[in-house]
Amino acid sequence: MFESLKEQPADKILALMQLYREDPRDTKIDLGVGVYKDASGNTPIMRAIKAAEKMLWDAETTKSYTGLAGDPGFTEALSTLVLGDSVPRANIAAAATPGGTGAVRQGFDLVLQANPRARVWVSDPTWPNHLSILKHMGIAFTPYRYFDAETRSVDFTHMIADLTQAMPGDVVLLHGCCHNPTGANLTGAQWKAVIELLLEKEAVPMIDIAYQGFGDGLEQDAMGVRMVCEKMPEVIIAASCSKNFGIYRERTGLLMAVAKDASRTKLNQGTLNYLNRQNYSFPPDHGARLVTMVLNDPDLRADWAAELEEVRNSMLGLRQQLADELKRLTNSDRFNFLAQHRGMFSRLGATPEQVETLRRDHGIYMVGDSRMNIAGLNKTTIPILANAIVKSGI
Ligand code: PLP
Ligand code: TYF
Repeated sequence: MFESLKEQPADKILALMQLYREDPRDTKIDLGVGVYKDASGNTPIMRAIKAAEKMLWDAETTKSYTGLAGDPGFTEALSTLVLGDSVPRANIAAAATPGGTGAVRQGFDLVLQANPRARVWVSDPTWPNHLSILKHMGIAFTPYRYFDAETRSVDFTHMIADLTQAMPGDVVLLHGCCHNPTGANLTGAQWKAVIELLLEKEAVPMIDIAYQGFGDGLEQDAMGVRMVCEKMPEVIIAASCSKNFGIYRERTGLLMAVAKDASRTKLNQGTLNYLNRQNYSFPPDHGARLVTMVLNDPDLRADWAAELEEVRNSMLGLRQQLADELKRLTNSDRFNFLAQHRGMFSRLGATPEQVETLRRDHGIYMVGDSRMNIAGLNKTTIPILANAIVKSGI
């Protein structure tokens, strides 16, 4: 049987991690995988998470199964963090998942259950896993234009032009904030226009929010999701705790199905429970429990929010320093987009050859589409990167 297996394409981001590890140069700079790193290049465990872990070690008396949707305290705490009071609790069905990727996967499975013929509209570009999961599940998808390669900002005119072709029941996948891989995000007015269009087209929004708190702040980063939930009859939301709680390997995420009509919640919840059971029964609990403790304990929560602000501001500082350095070197404003982008990533706009030159000649690792993880930089490496960018003719 195994002889008929086919070689599957590798994840380019994860393959780059391996290349970086194998590079013997001690001057190498890792701007690849989307993991937050402090100025010394470490990915720390957040203080509140460490404290919650100690408390949990003392307090936890059983590791018996939770429920199919995970611990209700988690779904309540995280759905409130994401949705605020944009929708009544009675309208939210939610299930814990293994990470945000699990939530995305289960969300697509929910789409299949509801409408096997649905088409999913994806931003061009988007996180490569969106595409590979859709392909794997046999779900049809169509890209909508999103990024203007010239200005390195949202190509809103073309985005709207493309989404005008959405059919009733189609799903439109949106990034809640901190777009991966571009770093370019919708303004409030643009969210409003997208909502109006989707209402008119009777399309269903699915929002992937993996970086709440990494862009403009916890509340501001949820603005788009909340606007959509206030206005649209049905919304699918996939949230990740990997980045904003720094618990990547704990695999903590949440899938939400929000309906304007609360009488639908029971069926939606039953479907989410069913989908968890088909795929893995009970979702992981450890990370979810830590998140719940942090969100529900005022002291832990304040400390977590403060540390998250430090993380966010450090990335904003790095963005500004890099933009300033490039302005100085090029005598132009053409890299100002780096300071305007939000989140961990910016798409630099280099060709694959230029990305290769940066790696070969300068030991600078970024994804082939020229996506850089801003958190991989520090005061010392910013001038090195800026010089290499100019030398490579970008
Ligand atoms: N969605 C996007 C856009 C991402 O960038 C990521 C990665 O961080 C995820 C979802 C899910 O990540 P995880 O499965 O680690 O929670
Ligand atoms: O885009 C990134 O770098 C993060 C981390 O298969 C990631 O979202 C990358 C690849 C992958 C899972 C997570």
